[in-house]
Amino acid sequence: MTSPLWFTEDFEPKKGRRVQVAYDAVLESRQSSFQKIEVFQTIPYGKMLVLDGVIMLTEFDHFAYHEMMAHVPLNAHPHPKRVLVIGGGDGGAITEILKHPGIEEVVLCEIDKDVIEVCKEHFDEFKGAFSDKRLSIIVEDASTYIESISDYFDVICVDSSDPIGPAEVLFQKRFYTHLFQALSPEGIAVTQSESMYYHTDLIRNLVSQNQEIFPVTQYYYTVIPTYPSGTIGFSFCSKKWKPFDQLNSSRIAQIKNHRYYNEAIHRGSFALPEFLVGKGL
Ligand code: SPD
Repeated sequence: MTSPLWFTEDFEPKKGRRVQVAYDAVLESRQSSFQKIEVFQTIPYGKMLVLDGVIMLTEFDHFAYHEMMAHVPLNAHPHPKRVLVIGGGDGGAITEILKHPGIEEVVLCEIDKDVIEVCKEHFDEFKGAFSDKRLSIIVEDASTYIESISDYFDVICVDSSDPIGPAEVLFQKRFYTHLFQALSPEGIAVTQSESMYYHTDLIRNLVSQNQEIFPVTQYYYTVIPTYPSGTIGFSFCSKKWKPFDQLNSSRIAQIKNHRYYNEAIHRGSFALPEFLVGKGL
């Protein structure tokens, strides 16, 4: 092998933390109105989507993220029918959600139409979801869209990038208040909530902020080698149901070929290490 090219995500240069992945081709590189969008053909992880220098997904391990973002809230809800995905223009989350036979409507609200366009072209695994009749796509800033919705969605998945740049507003209290308003009476929202190793303070703030809005607020996590620290978590924000109240083994078994999610993982992902519990989580 000739010496590879290296992609570097310099996520905390002052702390000496970076992620590097070897690649042999850049399949796409464009500047949209919101961000730089790149797709790499990597050597170890297949294709990799990068937004503004931050790894969003790789073909190798994206399932650990998208399955946990979709199946945890859907199986925690007794009868989800209407789902909103905020961000997630790559199509990974909607692909998992649309596997549930009871789902009648999925709305994808993505601010950047170029992300959708690029991912449809490069990620075959997600293509089918974009032509599902239950899906509608809204290209708009989700923080504006959500203000006009009340009491409608059973599940909302906020599949955002990190809280710097276009996604910053999706971590603020005002946005969570609108999530609450947009959910139906038994509704559940889950939001991308960063790494328990590297963003402990952000997570603690999110949880305490959300406790003022939602009756049930918990943090859960997944394990994903290509994200900084190898883990990423989600805020589980619910109007009524706790994460295991509605778990039903036969409903879970209806969906075949999960690669990460199963009932034991659903339960276990809410068990937090002592360094978080000790911080009041
Ligand atoms: N630090 C990276 C966090 C990225 C989370 N969103 C990924 C989008 C995949 N659909």
